[in-house]
Formats: sequence, C-alpha cells, structure tokens
Amino acid sequence: MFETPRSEALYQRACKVIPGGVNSPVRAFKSVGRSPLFIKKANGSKLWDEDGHSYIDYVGSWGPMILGHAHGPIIEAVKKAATDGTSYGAATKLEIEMAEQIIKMVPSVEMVRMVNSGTEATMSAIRLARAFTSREKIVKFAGCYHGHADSFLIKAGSGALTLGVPDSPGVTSSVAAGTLTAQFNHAESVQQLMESHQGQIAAVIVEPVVGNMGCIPPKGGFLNALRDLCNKHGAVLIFDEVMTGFRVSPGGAQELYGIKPDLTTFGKIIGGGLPVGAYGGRNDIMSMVAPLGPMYQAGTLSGNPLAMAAGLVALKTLQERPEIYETLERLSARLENGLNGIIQRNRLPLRQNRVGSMFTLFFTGELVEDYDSAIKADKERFTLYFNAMLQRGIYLAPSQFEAAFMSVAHTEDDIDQTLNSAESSLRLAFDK
Ligand code: KE4
Repeated sequence: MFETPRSEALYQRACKVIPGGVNSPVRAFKSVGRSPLFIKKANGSKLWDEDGHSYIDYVGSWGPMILGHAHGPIIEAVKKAATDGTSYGAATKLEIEMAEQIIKMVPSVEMVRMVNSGTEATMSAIRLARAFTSREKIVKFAGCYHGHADSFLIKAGSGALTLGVPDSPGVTSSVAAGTLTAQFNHAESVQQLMESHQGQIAAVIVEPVVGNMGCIPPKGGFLNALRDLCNKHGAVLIFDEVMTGFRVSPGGAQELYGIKPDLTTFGKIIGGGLPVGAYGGRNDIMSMVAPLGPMYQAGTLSGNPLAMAAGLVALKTLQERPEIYETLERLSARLENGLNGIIQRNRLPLRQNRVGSMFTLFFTGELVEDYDSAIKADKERFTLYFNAMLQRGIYLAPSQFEAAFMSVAHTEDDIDQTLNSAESSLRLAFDK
C-alpha cells in the first residue's frame, strides 16, 4: 500500500504557517486530488520523499535540473564559492563571466542583466519594452505563463490555469487593460490586435515553445509571423525562454527555430538550481536600463556569487558538451516511442507533444496546438494516471498543463521502468 504519513503530517504542520502549506501553488498537488509529497533529497534522476519512497523525477524542479539533481561539479562550485562569502551586494568578476557566457551562447543578447527569478526577468523586460517604445500595451498569449507579475496574470497558464482562475484577484483593472491576449499558433490574432491598437503596443511576449499549457510547439511560420508583425508595427519581440533557454538547444528556442527576438528572458537552467533569472537583448534597448539609462530595475541578490557559480558551471557544461543534447534527444525519443507503442496497443485517446527534452502526454485524442485544444484534455483521467504513476515510483508534474523534463542523469533503465509503469497506469486510468 502506498502510504505517505510523514508527508501528510508535514503538510498539516505547513498549512498552519504557510499559505496552502507550500511556497508555490502548483506544488500543493491541488489539481491531482491528493496532499503534496514533501521531498527529503534528490540525486541524478531520482527524488526521495520524507517517507522513504524513491521516484524517477520528470519535473526536475520545473526545468533547472537538465544535468540531474546534485550534479557534482555544481555542488562543488557552490561549496567553494560559499567559503568566500555568500553575497556582497557589490560587483564581482563572476557576474562578468556569466554575462559573457550567456552572450556567447545566445547571439541575439548583446547585453544582459541578472535578476533572481523568471518573474523578475519578464516583469523587467516588459517595463523595458514600454520604456523603449513609450507605449503602454503588451500582447501575451492565452495559456502562456510568464511568472506572477500583475501584467501577466491575465488568462495565465500553468498554476493559474490549473487552479481554474485565469484572472487573479488583486490585479487592477487598469493593469489588466494594458495586457491584450492573443492565441498561440494563430498569428492573425496578433495582427488583429496590432491593427486595432495602432502605435499602442510596446511588446509581444511569447513562450517560443509553450510549456505552461503543457508542451505546445510553434507551428511552421508562427514565430516568423510574430517577428514580421513586430517589425512592421514597431513593437519589441520578447522570447520568454525561462523554460526553453539552454533546454531545447544550447542557444534555446531562438537557435532551434532561427528567429532573432529583440529581448530574451531566462530562468531555471541559468541558475543550475539556484535562484537566477536574466533579461537581455539588443544594445539599443538594454542601454535604457539603469544606471546606464533611465529605466529603473534593481535587486539586492542579483548576480550573487553562489548563484553565479552554480549557473556558470551549468551553462559552461552545456556549451562545452553539446553531445548532452544528443543524449537528451535519445532518451526523450525512447520514452515517446515507448508511449506511442502503448497508445497504439491499447487504442488510447492520448496525444504527445515534444520538443527535445520537454514534453507532455495530453489526455485527448485531438491534436494539441493551441489553448482551445489544450483545455479539452481530460483532467480526471490525467489525475488517475498521475496518482497511479506516483504509486509506481514515477514523479510527474502534478498538473496536465505542465511540461515534463528529461535530464542527462536519466538512464535507459529509468525509461523502461517508466514505460512499464505507464502501461499499467494508463490501463487503470481508462478502465482497460
Ligand atoms: P519563476 O518566477 O517561477 O522563476 O519563473 C516564472 C516563469 C516565467 N516564464 C516561464 C515560461 C515559466 O515557465 C515560468 C515558471 N514556470 C513554472 C512552471 N510552469 C514554475 C513552477 C511554479 O510556479 O512553481
């Protein structure tokens, strides 16, 4: 019997002192009908919970753990940096090395500012685009999630979508009025907004490969159309690569699809598991950022030595060992092909979307190409599958509307164990 009494007790205790017992909503497992697991430790592809159960992990801390948990060189770098102090609130050489490393890997970035989360990166990028264009409105896409800054909690995806509350209380109507919502993979929806708000749109922000509706790749020509529309209407094109950056290729989605955005936001992998975000892009735009320019943005712990040490090891490893992406592709394809075999053998109404080592199994028989098709997924059957997999030692994202992630620490045995568990879990979820 799959019992988690220690997690249960910790959850009760956590709920007395932390809203909902967690420090980020999706961790509460609300949409999968059970109380959250409390994780004790992790290594490589594995997690262990407080009750001693081990799991093959496909969440990877929501993306950062591309090299696997407790990656030796990252741990060593953090330990070494810590002996020299944890934060100075002053300039350091490490921050220059980090900026140079990002610029080397992502050529559209000519200057970059470090911050402490993906939210800070996207919030700052939007403010910068408004400052650069002297315009007030932004365009985002239904179902895309860019963190929890007010301007984005308008039909947000990820946690907000899962919680069934697309617009968050506390976001003022004046802020909401500044955010226009388009449809991912429907460029005409952006064109309509541009034409009906001539000269008012500062930026279009997009997840170039959506992760926050579950994984949805861009259809051919969609990102090119956004590039052309932004050129035509004088808007800043922002690629939110918090999830896709250094994930789908060393240069992110912009390298994979050959599109040059004006600004890019980063998070997750860039910190090697420590709190790091960044935004960067064209010199003429970044030159507006204080203290060089008038647009203000600041942060006590931005670029702190521990986070830079961890992030630098992560990025250098990915840049110097491009074969890592071949390994990620091989492992991810093995899982996808295995699941396709199960789907065909059992005639199941399921669809898989995958870009490299980020992927989602959707509980629908239809293609999932946009918000409207994503939300048709059968959340109830996903919940049955999620819990069956958890009991079999497979840790998936506790929401249908999230991407799963492979790491180079995963093994073929992990994949085969996952596939065995998936077949029985899916048969249970579909009463086969
Ligand atoms: P953070 O502020 O959580 O570091 O980053 C916000 C963010 C921005 N842009 C994209 C494309 C993102 O995916 C995210 C955060 N992703 C979610 C998972 N879908 C984080 C998990 C959570 O909220 O706990």
